[in-house]
Amino acid sequence: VETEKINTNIVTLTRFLTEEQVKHKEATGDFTLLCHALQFSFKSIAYYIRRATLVNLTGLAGSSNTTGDEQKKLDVISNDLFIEAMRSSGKCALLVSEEEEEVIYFKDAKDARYAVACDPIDGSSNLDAGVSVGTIFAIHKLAEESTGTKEDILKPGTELVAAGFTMYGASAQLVITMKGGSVNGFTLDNGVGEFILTHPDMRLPRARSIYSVNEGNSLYWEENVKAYFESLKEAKEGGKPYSARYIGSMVADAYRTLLYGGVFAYPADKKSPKGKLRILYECAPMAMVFENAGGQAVDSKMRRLMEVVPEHIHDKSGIFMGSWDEIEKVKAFHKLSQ
Ligand code: AHM
Ligand code: MG
Repeated sequence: VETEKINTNIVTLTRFLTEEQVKHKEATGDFTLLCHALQFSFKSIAYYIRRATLVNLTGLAGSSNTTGDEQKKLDVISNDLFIEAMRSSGKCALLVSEEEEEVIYFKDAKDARYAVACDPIDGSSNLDAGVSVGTIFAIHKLAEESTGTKEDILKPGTELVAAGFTMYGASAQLVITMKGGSVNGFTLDNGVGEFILTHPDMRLPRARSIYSVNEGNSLYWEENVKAYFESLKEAKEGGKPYSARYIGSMVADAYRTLLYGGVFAYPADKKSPKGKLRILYECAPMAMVFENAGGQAVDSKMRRLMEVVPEHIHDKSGIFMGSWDEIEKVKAFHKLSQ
């Protein structure tokens, strides 16, 4: 009788991707294969993060990456896992990683039609404390005649074929969205080793009184940014002020914002006039997820983040993203002080 309660009609990520492929008559199956390679890298990164403290994987690797951040051992391992997954898929022509100064070209992948950008471990300062981190990915299609050049990836978010992230938290959560599509969330079932569709068609609540920002930077903020966040602390007509929630891992802060609503921001400021987060593999993929879930994402100049074109692969941007109404409020504050 117990077995009657068990759902045997489970949508795994593999099944989901196959069903998506069938919907697109022109599909060759290449994108599906690329996604299989992606999900393998997420599973292995999740595995090593879980075991990190046990097998001496915490701490620094003794090197630093392109942006001068010190690399953790897990940053290096996850980056290598990701690169090998993309190389061996045979479907990825080039890869931009936060951990690599230059574009990686997979010349052996002759018929590869995709370009991928990734942050293998986002939020790595949280790693040794066992706090949630994540992997962010963004997938572009090569231009018609292109054999794979930098121009194939230096494109705005509006051109993305797919994007998403995996958060390694209490469980591993994978969120993926495709161009013009909805946002779907999967949970890794360690028992069967599959990502299972647990959050179909994710929609951001229109508003929620939660803000997420590193307030320690407020000394450097522009006046309009200061005024906006100050306004959230005022109790309005018997209401309560906003709650503050900041994990310091964009993926985890974004995942919570996606589920509960509110605003996540890393504004450009006087110390970092271009912001901190990178456009290709942090801002644009997140903006795509948020827009497709009914939210908004803008940069510090209140431009739609999806339309921002990076000049260089590691270019940064300020970012405000979240519930529709909340981002409207952010925009209003920027208009007021102009
Ligand atoms: P990382 O890719 O080197 O881990 O840096 C990105 C992280 C984001 O996950 C997070 O939102 C932000 O940096 C936190 O920065 P700060 O410590 O300045 O608040
Ligand atoms: Mg990062």
